[in-house]
Amino acid sequence: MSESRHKKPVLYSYFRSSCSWRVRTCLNWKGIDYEIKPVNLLKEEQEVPTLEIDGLVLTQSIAIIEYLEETHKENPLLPEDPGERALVRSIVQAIASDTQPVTNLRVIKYAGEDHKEEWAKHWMSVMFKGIEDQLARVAGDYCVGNKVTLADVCLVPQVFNAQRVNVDMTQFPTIQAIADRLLELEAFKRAHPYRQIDCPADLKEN
Ligand SMILES: N[C@@H](CCC(=O)N[C@@H](CS)C(=O)NCC(=O)O)C(=O)O
Repeated sequence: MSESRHKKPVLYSYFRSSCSWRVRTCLNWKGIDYEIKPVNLLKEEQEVPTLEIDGLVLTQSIAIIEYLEETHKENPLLPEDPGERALVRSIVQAIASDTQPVTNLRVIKYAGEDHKEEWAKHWMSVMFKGIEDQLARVAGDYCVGNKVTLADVCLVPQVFNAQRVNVDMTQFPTIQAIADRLLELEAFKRAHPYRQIDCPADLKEN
């Protein structure tokens, strides 16, 4: 095994970045010890997350998580059953491909200071409607059945983002209930923005 496999992975992360939060949750869920190097998205022109691991520099949260899934078999985040896998990936894409990109910082900034919150609120509400309908069909305790999956890892940060722009979450009771349940789990709690080293003191929780 090369020396790089023994090095602690380094995650470039911003406390409030939903994509960094996905990777933090996955690392915690799989019990992988890692170091965080904070990147302040409000000051720096850099996209997060990036994970340095096993001599690789990986970007794109879902690609990173799939790498971790394939190299760390413990606590799997993708079901064995191909049909369930497809359901998980469908929710993942609804969040990671359809929802987060249109509400990303650089995109909402372009909408202008006076419109950015309304823009994000609108698109998250539209996308959550579809996700709520899908969850009503396939959810159990979590997004797909009763096991935590990659869909759950993506859901929690997106709900946090929606709450920040005052999306009316009473329209999405299934989404909200699942997110609340997930935030009871240690791996999700520890990944929360307010528990991160780069969280400002006035927001910080232990
Ligand atoms: N598809 C990428 C998206 C990465 C992304 O949008 N990151 C956000 C934070 S969640 C970012 O760095 N935004 C900076 C900006 O918009 O300037 C992923 O899943 O990692």
